[in-house]
Amino acid sequence: MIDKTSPMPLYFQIEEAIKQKIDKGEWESETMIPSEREFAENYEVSRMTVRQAINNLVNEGYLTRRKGKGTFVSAKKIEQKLLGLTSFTEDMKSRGFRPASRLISFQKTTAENRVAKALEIKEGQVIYEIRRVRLANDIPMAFETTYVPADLLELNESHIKQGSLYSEVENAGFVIDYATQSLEASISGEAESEILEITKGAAVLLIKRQTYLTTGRPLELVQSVYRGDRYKFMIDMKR
Ligand code: 16G
Repeated sequence: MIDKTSPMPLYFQIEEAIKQKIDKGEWESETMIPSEREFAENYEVSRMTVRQAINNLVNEGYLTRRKGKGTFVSAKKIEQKLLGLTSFTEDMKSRGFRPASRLISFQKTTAENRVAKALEIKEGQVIYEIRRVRLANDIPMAFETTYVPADLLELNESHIKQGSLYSEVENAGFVIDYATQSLEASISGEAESEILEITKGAAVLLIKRQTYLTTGRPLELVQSVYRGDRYKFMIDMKR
């Protein structure tokens, strides 16, 4: 499979060979790939060349190194279409994953300036501050901080812990209308890394959402940190 007379560098040819095995499903997610030595023997190239190919694939996210264990095919990313205003619970269910939350904190507090502005309330007004780790099939996907004006509706801690915020809001008779959302690249800090079970400094997606009810009143201000290795957002564009 490796052509030593080709002008394509050997490491590049090895990368392509590995990518093909992954794309064809010959090597599934979480499969441990052969060692550098085995690769070098199979392809009759130096271990340096193999290392270069593997490093590139780790950097591109195809492969993941686990200390003391080996190198594995990375887990497939969850694809989320940026279309329609959906909740985490709905998103995961529609993909066949089991959604869950780990409640980090749930409290009533007063809104600081930034939050008050976004929620169109007065500074110092009472809000709910909810911090949740969102899980799919028990794997942490995102760390979410949500602010909701407390005078809007009564939220029940155990409901939020077990279920969906949007269902709570809709069950209370409100209609969720639209949201504005931004998406930025970032790297995970110490606290997030621990919560999301990723290494400090790993790539994450920072998402900020402001959601409005049909009455025009802001329902929530949300800041979410999504794992960059598990999440991918898709947009369809038409011209
Ligand atoms: C999503 C929303 C978040 C919303 C939550 C409700 C993004 C980036 N954020 O995580 O704004 O509060 O869903 O989920 O999509 P729930 O109804 O399952 O609690």
